[in-house]
Amino acid sequence: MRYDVIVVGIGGMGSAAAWQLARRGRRVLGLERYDIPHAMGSSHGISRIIRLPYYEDPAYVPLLRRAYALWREIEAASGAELLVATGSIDGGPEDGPLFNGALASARLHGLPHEVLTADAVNARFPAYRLPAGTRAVFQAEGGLIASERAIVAHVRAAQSLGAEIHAREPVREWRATPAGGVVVKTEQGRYEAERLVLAAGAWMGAMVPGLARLAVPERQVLAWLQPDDPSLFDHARFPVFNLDVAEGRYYGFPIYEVPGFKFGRYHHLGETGAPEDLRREPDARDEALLRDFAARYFPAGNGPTMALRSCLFTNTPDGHFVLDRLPGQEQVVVASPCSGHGYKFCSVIGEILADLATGDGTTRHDIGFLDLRRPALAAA
Ligand code: PYC
Repeated sequence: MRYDVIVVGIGGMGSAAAWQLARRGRRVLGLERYDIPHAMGSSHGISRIIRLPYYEDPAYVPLLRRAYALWREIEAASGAELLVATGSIDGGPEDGPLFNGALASARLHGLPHEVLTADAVNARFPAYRLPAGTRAVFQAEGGLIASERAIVAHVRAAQSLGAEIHAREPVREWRATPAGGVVVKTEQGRYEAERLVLAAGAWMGAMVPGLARLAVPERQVLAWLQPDDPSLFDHARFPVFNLDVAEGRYYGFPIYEVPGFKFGRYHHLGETGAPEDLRREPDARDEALLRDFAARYFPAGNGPTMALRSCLFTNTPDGHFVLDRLPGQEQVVVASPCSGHGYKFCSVIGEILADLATGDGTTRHDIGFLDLRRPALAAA
């Protein structure tokens, strides 16, 4: 069977890429090792944060603006609620990198924002109890993306344009052909295409062994706890947050679908390894670490457990994404080691992957800082 483009990994990014390619009239095959959607990778757990004043690097802000527009497009095309605005809080010590990074991004890109003290945040959003000395950037366009629902929306939109999507079909091997195409083999078939998009997330190292050291899977755990007063955790009164506190960097959400306050700690217990080797079931130690945070900073949200789930980050050495064509095998495009902060970009990354996998393989988006040959990766 011959296709224009084969997309491996139909999670957040692969599903968006399949839609963008199908929209361009390309004959697309999507191969997913698990179900669509599934709970083994990096896109499950109901929701993901989207926020504009990007503390990680202001270079992401133009991509975020386009991501917002494309989220609204797929939302309109699917009729599903995918992006819920809640506002965002990016807070931490006044001299710390999170607050200052968010502020720098907001200022550089002229984003409407407010700078709030801990008392101002706690008064305006009464579920929060931030410590004295915290400063926060509040930005009204922040919110959440319904992550599994968005995969389904992208897949259905791609299928309606003729894309073929196969779940439960892991890739056994792939190779670039001397003629400039690719061959992909699974248990079920052998497929040929002009181009290959690898959006395999935590399986990137298995797909391209040379990238294994640049794409390290890590176990992450999320808790949903029932609040005493759920109205304080309603999305109208509870912005999504990223917070630097004495115990680490945490993030959280208002109640959405699961009846609990959802939150997690970046790089939870620091457990890394192959996806098959990482334990998936959360335990009492996971819960205790998360509860301690709720008790200190969101005490009204520290009630009975509603859910505990694990998912996977895929970390690069510098914490930035990889979005590039493989050097020497330019017909192969790689994406999705996103170091735990990539989901919000899926809509625009789908567009970029489609750019890289069609025509002359260039994109109008400024992604030079995400390429494979950047010094921070070469040095790692
Ligand atoms: O980018 O806000 C974020 C985020 C939260 C958890 C993982 N990434």
